[in-house]
Amino acid sequence: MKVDIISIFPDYFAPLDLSLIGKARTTGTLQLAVHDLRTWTSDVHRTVDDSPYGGGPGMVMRPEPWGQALDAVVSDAATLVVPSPVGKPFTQADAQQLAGLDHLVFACGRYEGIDQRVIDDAADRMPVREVSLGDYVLFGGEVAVIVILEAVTRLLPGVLGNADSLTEESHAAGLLEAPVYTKPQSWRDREVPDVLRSGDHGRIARWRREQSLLRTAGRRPDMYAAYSPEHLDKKDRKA
Ligand code: 6GU
Repeated sequence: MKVDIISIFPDYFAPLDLSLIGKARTTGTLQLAVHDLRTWTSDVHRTVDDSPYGGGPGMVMRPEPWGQALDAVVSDAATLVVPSPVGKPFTQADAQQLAGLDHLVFACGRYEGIDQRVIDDAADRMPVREVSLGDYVLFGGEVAVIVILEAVTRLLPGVLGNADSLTEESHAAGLLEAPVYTKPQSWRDREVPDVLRSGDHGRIARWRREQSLLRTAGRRPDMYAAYSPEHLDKKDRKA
């Protein structure tokens, strides 16, 4: 997968050299380039923002640098992703959809956002997704891009050693995962649940399923309510 990131703070993306994203870049699974938006300014001050039409606080990113940047970076296969607090909530399903695409271009807005015409102009030429990480406001899209890229990269073929962790994990199944334990068996007088050391795989699966349902009901009533009761009955009879 090819990924281009456009930002006025390219240094924000230094961590993308590390860990499994770094490895995906080294192996070529992820072809990542970070671009400084100011490359596409033409004034001596390399201006990217101006005051909003209609008044109000803060600054808005001017359309010209963005237009030139996108013209330079997009391909016929590109999907533009714009992180924004006014975007649609980003979910695991979105991560799966993005992981199936060949070319993602991320546009990182700062200040009060990017002139709307940039998004409208891009949408005439390519798929555009404005996505939000949640109901809070960040300084800009940079950290959001790292989050989205991490969610997407781990779904690319060959990135995770164990493909099972993708099917078992929280959100993939519409439920939160059960708690996990490792050695030692006893730690600060706290014991690993006996069932997990029983060797009875049927019992373990039933216990995990029950914990999963309890956790989801307690912590994410929204997810629990959306979980199909039909799906729930069938799977639970099987377990
Ligand atoms: Cl994706 N961007 C910004 N700037 N703020 C956010 C966000 C994204 N998601 C939640 N808040």
